[in-house]
Amino acid sequence: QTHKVLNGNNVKGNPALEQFSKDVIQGLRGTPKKLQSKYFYDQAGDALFQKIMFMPEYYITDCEMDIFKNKTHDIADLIMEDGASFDLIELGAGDATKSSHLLEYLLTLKADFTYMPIDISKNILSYLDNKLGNNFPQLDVIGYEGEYFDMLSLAVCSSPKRKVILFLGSNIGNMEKEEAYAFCHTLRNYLQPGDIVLMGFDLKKDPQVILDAYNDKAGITAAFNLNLLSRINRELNADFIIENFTHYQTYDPIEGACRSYLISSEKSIVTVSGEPVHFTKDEPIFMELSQKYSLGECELLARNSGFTSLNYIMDSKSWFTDAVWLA
Ligand code: AVI
Repeated sequence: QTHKVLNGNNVKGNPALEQFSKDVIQGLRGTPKKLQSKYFYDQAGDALFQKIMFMPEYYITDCEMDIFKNKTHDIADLIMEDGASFDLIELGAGDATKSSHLLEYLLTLKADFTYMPIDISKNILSYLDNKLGNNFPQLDVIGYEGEYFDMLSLAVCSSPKRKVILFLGSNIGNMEKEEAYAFCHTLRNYLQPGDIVLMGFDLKKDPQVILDAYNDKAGITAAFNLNLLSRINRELNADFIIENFTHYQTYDPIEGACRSYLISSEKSIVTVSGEPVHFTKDEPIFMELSQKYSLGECELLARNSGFTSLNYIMDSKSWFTDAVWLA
């Protein structure tokens, strides 16, 4: 109880928590109910996502790793076509497992670049700084901790060099298509002609393969979704009964939309930051979109947001692409 009261008091005067509370209450009072998947990533959520990346069904990480390991030469060629001097900025760098292959290759080519990872997590940035310092002592690294575009505006002004932006892992897929367009359009506005973007897209494929990746037998994706309810309980003094919610996943092969929901098995009233939220029996909460693209749809996004595509680098199964776009 003491723990709960402390968290309740903490909401006031803590802008991040206030925003979280506002988003959650607004999302749960809307029709349909929804929560934002960007809130999945507390400490437990980070750990569950790590597990997801190692699941046999979750092919995305393996496919993009295949590209970064086996097509490094193609990526480097495109990046360095206009010269070997640039800044390499990674949005949502995480532990940079994939990009490390590219960093290593660029160093062997004696490219003149600074690596600028941007991430919301201070922890991951200091871990990354250590790891890169050990693995690549000759690499220049400047980490930026904060929201993508806040930090990108600092990073692009930090030097007059050409910019190469990495936005990997199909993170663009967690945005609705209109949001993805707005994101790419904003990104383009931060860049100068000649700058390059490398963006990871998960491609439309056998619908069963996609559904299985988000509906794993071990229930890790279910736990990943349910963890957000536990986080709301803990941080927003809420009283969700987690057992009353079941993970439900859909994939629409025409739209390419893979969506996760939590379904309330009971009619109930849940209190969040002191505010009541009503659930009917079998009511869904929309949790996350993982949008899949065709190559044509990637291309449309590039053109509509002011980029020219240079290439679409594919993994060996043609399940995933890292699009290389020129500003
Ligand atoms: C981070 N993002 C690209 C993942 C995805 O595939 O949409 C998040 C995820 N959700 C469930 N599994 C993985």
